[in-house]
Amino acid sequence: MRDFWRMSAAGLAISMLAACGGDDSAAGGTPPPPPPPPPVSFSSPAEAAVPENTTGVVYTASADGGTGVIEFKIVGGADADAFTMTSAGALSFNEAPNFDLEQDADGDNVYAVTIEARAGSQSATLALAITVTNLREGIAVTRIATGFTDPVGFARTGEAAQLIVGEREGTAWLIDGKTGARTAVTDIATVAGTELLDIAFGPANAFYKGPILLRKTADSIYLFRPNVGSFIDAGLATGNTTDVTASVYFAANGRLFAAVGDPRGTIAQSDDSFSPGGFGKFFVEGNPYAYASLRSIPLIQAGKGLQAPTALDNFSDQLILFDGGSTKEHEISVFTPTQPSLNFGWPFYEGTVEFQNGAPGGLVTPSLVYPHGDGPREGLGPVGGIVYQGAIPGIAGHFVFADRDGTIWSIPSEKLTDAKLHRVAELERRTADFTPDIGAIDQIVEMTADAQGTLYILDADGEVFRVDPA
Ligand SMILES: [Ca+2]
Ligand SMILES: [Ca+2]
Ligand SMILES: [Ca+2]
Ligand SMILES: [Ca+2]
Repeated sequence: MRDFWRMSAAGLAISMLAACGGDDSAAGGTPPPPPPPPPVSFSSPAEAAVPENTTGVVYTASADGGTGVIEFKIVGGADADAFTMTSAGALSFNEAPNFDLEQDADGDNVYAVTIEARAGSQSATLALAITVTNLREGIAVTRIATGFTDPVGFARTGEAAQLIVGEREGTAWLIDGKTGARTAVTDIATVAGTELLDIAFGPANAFYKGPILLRKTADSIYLFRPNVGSFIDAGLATGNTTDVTASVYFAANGRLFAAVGDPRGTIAQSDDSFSPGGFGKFFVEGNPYAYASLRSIPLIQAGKGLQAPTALDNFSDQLILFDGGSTKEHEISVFTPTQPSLNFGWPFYEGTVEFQNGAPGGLVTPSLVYPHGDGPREGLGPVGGIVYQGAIPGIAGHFVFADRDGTIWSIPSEKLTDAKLHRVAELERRTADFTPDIGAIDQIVEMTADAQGTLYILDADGEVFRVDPA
């Protein structure tokens, strides 16, 4: 019906025009009206692809038809605000696009903008799709080793490019970060009924030099230091260790730190120490000279409220603590370890999401939170990272960290220490930049740096990757 009426109306208009024309001719000498101008149509394509970081023109529109000069402008599209267009048809991003921190409405790095070409009364529109493609930004990732069995953590030893890698069953290896060559640490024996949770290595300026193992049994979590005549150890927690994560770390100044999680959240807020307890706590090395017996490492319980700590790092005199969430948010906190009575908030909060009411005041505010989940801007939990101060321009001065799901994130390091809370919308997802030469980064166990600041990634399937300037 509608088509019928439209055609009828058009037919009627033509008939009337013909009739009028006839009358004018008959009246003598008025020229016929000029033919309508040809319609405007675009001759430039509806899509373009440009590499990230592009400044300047990313697309030049062209069109034919109409009369006079054709002028272009932006008239719509979900990402119209990201662009500027000249009347001559040159389209530019207002800010150089960043593939790793996409700003388009639906987050797929394809920017939608609708442009118009107009000449007099004639116009046409074109829905444009501008795709931003990734640049590696100077990042080269080389697989240097394979074959570690169920690795649980690694750490710098303090010697040049050397790292120590620990395997869950209890063995440890020194690895040359330059060549990937490995040497078994022979004085570390596996112990039935224990599982390695993490490993660290006391550097030359540490009181406790050499390897330190963080072990768990069914009902205890403790540090173990071999190779000192016999051994010394330190209990951290006693109780149900199921699903408990923990981390041990030597800061650059040689001081030892440890953190133990409390996935059930039942005693993370308790002030009880080791027996029973210790879960959900943060520990700092006490003064070893104040103790008569050096068979036990003096550790001071200096913080509480941890759920699933996986890694520690330091940035000048501040510590970075990575605490995974289980359903809502993961959190990364930056703090001065000399602060008394640190409270990281679990189980009152997971990240910034309240879990239980009644939280006390004075909780450590995370520097960074991001959502738990399997979406592109979610993760399974942070597993370490560093403030990168090496030679790769794309990440120089960035805090670079990894998620267990294989995602690598970065954010300018000043945002880590500005005492403000930052969220995932500010994070650059660098996973594509970190594509390795061979192998695949699948499930990251830990990300750390050697004594020279070179970044490494330990993958759950036993691969080790080194990150260099391209
Ligand atoms: Ca980028
Ligand atoms: Ca899009
Ligand atoms: Ca990139
Ligand atoms: Ca892998």
